[in-house]
Amino acid sequence: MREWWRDAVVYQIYPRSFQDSTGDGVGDLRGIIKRLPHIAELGADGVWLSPIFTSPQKDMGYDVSDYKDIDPLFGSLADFDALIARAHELGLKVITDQVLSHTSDQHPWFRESRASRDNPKADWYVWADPLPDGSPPTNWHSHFGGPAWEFDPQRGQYYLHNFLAAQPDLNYHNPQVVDAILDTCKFWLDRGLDGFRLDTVNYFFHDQLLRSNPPAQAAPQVMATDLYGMQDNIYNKTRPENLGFLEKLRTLTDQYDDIMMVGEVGEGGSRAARVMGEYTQGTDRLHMAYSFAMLGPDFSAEHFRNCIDGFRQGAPDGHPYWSFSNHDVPRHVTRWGDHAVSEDHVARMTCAMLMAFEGTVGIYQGEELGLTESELVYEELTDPPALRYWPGIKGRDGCRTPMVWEADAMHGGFTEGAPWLPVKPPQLARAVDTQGAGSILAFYRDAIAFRKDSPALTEGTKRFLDLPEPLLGFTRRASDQQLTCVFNLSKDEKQLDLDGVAELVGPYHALLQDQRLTLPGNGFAYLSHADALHVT
Ligand code: TEU
Repeated sequence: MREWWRDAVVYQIYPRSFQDSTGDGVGDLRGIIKRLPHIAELGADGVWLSPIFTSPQKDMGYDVSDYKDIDPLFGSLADFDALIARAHELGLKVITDQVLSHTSDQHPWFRESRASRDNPKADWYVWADPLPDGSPPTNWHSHFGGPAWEFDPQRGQYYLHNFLAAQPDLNYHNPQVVDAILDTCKFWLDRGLDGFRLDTVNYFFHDQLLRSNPPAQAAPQVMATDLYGMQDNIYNKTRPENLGFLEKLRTLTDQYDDIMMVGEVGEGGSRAARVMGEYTQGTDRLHMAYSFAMLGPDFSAEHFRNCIDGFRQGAPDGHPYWSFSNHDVPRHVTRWGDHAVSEDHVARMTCAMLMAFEGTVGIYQGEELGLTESELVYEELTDPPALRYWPGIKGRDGCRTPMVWEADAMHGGFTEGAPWLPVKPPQLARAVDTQGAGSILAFYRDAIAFRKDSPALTEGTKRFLDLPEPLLGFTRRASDQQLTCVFNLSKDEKQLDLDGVAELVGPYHALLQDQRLTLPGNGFAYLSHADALHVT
């Protein structure tokens, strides 16, 4: 039987911002349970929950201090069990975000590790002596700015942190760490969880020789205030030893039924495709992976083609996970706004495009409403990199503002208290209860339903059409269905001629007359029986 995740639509919930049930202004598991029918009605197959584990919330839960418990902010283990049960009742799978590369500095493992150089956990994190002049052991940078090393006066040594200093990096070269981490994963699988989203999956190992990174070969892709992109980050991440660990994880998950693991590969450019390939090739590593390739500003047909082809070359039988938005990047309707006739136009077209992609696809809460990036002022920010580098870095709060359920309710029905991030009028105007027939939400439901009913889209092969910018086109072919999918990535109208007789099927924003297809700005079409298309 075909595994559930192969052509799934996964809905990412950012629990802090989904639904508050207690009035403390932060979303929680009881709130999620209440709103699960929204996701089931949308037609999604499963949910990915951003971190819900015990955490000081320095990086909004991506700093875990107890891997085996739920943060009281979000609820309890009993709430978690209830959530799984309700999701399963509704036919939804549940995967959680496992942040395994680093812990919080408040995790008991780290507290013990930092206490001395010879305690039982002394080597559970990456500790190293200062260089003779007192400087850090390597030139590695943290993603969130500054060196990746923090000096600890008690041990008289530096420890590695690829993100905040409050997120010390675990030492995966220590087999005890590997066992402890596998044990935490087993804990959740035993509770009936359906899989994991693996945070920073290529950061687990570091170079044991502590070699400094060489300068970047290509122009830095990252923000100006961040020196991270100035280096070729080859020694602090994507180490070869990681493959062995992924195999151990897979051995564990294979002991359960129907588990899926999707890895977040923190790489850009051609390296992203190669690593996604390596990590998902065959059947003994991850089930799928995503990179930031489609989560950036690039919105050309060539770019999408390169992402997809690059992955396929790296992993002939690997499996990708594609999404356009998540909790780390500006919402795509805003991010790609320069190419949009309107926000609604780009929301519909990108939805139609995503639903036609081969592999698993992910949507991020609020995307189904066409939510735009929220404009926040400095005083409203909470994201550490933004607080540190504003206005050079605006941070990730703008895509993390609360879900909007009811336009007339206080804070969009998200909370009865003071929300941790504000709900602003442009978002409120797109509340779920305003989205009836003809809305973006209705469109997402239709497009997801069309994908599910179309074997060509779920399991068909894919072949790109040779179309010029700004047109992206491909055919998807299953044994009893063939669809030609075309998307106009610009604001300008485009026309194409068809060789044979075709028919518009599913959702479209196009005009088909005789053998001529007109795609208005941000237009799109799925055609049946179209053998060839020519641009006129
Ligand atoms: O993100 C990882 C991350 O920020 C990098 O992979 C980076 O964005 C990428 O390489 C850019 O090319 C994850 C979480 O999604 C994020 O919310 C956390 O803050 C971070 O890990 C630390 O746990």
